[in-house]
Amino acid sequence: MAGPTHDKQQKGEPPIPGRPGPEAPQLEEPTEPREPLPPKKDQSGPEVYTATGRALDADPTVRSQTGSRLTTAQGLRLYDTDHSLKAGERGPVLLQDHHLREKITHFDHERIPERVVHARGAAAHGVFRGYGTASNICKAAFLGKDVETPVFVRFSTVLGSRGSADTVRDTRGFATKFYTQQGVFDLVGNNIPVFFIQDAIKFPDIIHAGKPHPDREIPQAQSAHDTFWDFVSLHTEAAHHTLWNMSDRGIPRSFRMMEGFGVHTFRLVDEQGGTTLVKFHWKPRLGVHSLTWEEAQITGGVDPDFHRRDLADAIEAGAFPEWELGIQTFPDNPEQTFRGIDLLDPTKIVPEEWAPVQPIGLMTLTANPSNFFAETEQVAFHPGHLVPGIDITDDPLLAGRLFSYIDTQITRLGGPNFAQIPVNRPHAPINDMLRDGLHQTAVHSGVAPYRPNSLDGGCPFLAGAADGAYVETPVTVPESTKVRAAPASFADHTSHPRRFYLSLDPVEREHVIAAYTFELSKCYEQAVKERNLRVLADIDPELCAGVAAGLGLPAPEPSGPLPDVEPSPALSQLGHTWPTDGRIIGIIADENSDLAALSDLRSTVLEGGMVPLVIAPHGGELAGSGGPVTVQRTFANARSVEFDALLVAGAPGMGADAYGARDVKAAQRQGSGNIDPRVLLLLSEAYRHAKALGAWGGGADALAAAGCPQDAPGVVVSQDPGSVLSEVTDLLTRHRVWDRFPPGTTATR
Ligand code: HDE
Repeated sequence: MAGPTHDKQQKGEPPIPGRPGPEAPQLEEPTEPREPLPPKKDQSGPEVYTATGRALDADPTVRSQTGSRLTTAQGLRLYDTDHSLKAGERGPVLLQDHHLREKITHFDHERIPERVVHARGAAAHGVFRGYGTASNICKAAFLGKDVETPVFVRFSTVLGSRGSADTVRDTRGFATKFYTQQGVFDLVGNNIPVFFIQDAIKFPDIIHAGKPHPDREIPQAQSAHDTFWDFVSLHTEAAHHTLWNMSDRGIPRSFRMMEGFGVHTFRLVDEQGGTTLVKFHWKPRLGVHSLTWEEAQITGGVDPDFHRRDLADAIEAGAFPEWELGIQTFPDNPEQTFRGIDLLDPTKIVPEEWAPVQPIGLMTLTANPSNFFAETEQVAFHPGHLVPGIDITDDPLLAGRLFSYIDTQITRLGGPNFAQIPVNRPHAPINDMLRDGLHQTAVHSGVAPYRPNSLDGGCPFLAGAADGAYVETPVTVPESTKVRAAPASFADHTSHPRRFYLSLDPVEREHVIAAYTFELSKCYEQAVKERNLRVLADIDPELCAGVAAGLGLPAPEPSGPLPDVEPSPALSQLGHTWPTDGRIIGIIADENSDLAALSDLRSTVLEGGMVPLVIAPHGGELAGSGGPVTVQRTFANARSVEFDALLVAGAPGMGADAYGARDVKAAQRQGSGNIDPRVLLLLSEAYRHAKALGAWGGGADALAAAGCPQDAPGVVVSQDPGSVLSEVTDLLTRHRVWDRFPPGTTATR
């Protein structure tokens, strides 16, 4: 029987009986066995622990991709993994081929159910360092001064499937697992401080309304459809969260540039048992920035992995994202209100001007996961994972969550032992009496997993509060009657959205109006549009009139007097300056550019902690005078949405030589000279998206041809590349140049 024709046999191995010797490989592949490369330094996460309590690296029972020889799942070495065992080369495949059956069976079961919400996510490892500033009100050890705690953070969108685009308009999840010495603490928050509903019992309803229509399963990862808008107009408590979604917060520029919120009010407990109510906030060091709606839409097609890539690239480049954890504190009064705001209502916020956010620690993300499935997909968060010093309140939304998360993991992770998966394992010692179940990987010893017992020496013993036991705060539950009802304070659905709207800058308000107009214009049912306009009329007449005009419908009158609210300037994203670390500067150049100046400029960008990407007519290198300069993007694969700012490095006549006559002729017909139309598109989009633009030498002609006036705000032209860069960097500290489009010109973006 002739053997397979191109199997490779490892060098130095004895020939396999009945098989011919190795033939010359057609493709270049490694022929010597060697240890796989160790993970890149920045990718090795903090120590994770295995079911036997040993650090993952030290545990020989853990199966991972190690060693140089291929084996079956039983450890049997294999000589071939490319051919099924057959009765002759052209004969039937034999059922006795265990390797074939094992390989295919495992593959058939590789997928697990995706999360019912927050299916699409990206994650990173990092470290949290406490400032000690919360220690007077919270006994949690990890908040102590300079205590370092490993963390794992998963960011997500809510509505879309696992493979959906990153830049859709949606809320973002911001879930953090703290592996503290007292057990795992999960802060499972969002990038929006309020939620759609006040009671968890409505969660399946809002999600059914937001997910794709059940008949055609469209639209994917979108709220712009009838069922979502039907729901939010019929449950007006959703108005506040919906307004945040329609604001720029719904389309973040990057996970690194998002705030995070615990949403619910939590209760902190000090060493003496004293309690304080708090709301948790994550404040990003890079500021809070957003995409424009057109950018978000283009990016959904051009780079659906935009946020995932951004996070991983920044960490790999050493630009570690950072957030300060902060708390707003409120006295734990029996009413659980602060200045009239019901702290148990998750559709309400307390303005930061009334209760400032006090920093209590710093989180730095330092390592990408080594394996997406093992870590990002299998991580299981739970708002009930608490440590001594942090307790819950009676927010009815939180109550439902405390049940839901452990329940959903049983389906998603296939049984009750998901806490044994390495990424979920606590770093504190575990000594539970949970036994057996699907996917049990621990080998428990002892005979008496119950207590008290007399057979295992009485172990395990209970701890008291002094030995770190979690003791629930003895909160008094008021005497009451069983009801299905909400308190009267939960009925105010307009004052908080109104405060949010009035706190925004005029540019941000225009974006809100444009977003509502876009989304409602995608609804087919006239009644849904009209009902939503009635909700908006009770929030703000200007907002309602703007959306009504866009829909071509009359603006309804408010149903009563509008609430008198004080704006909270902290809610606006604009008007501040921020670090420019990790910002991406595209530099358009060709062989005629001054390449020596270009090299210097790249170095300056890098020294400034930003990322310079040279965009040229072709890949490889630019080899003109002062070169060579390495090219990172070409006119064919660059799109404006990737860049925070664009610079044009001299060179008129761009693309004329390098490109097919068709493109150049098209540009000439449009009166753009010889400039490649893709360069014109890059520049005109960046201009429309209010991004900083700079040029020197002949680059000014490209800007002019792309319709970017030299005297427009945020367009910097000079003969000195260094001064162009410095002005553009200064503009980037404000993220975008909104003065380019005074209020009233939103329609152009
Ligand atoms: Fe969640 N939520 N949620 N949620 N949630 C889930 O748990 C749920 C809510 C949040 O990256 C699920 O493991 C209910 C608010 C994040 O793995 C599920 C209610 C907030 C993530 C679930 C809420 C969140 C989830 C799906 C209403 C912000 C992703 C998969 C009472 C404070 C975590 C899973 C990750 C995930 C239930 C409302 C944040 C089904 C019942 C409010 C960040 O258990």
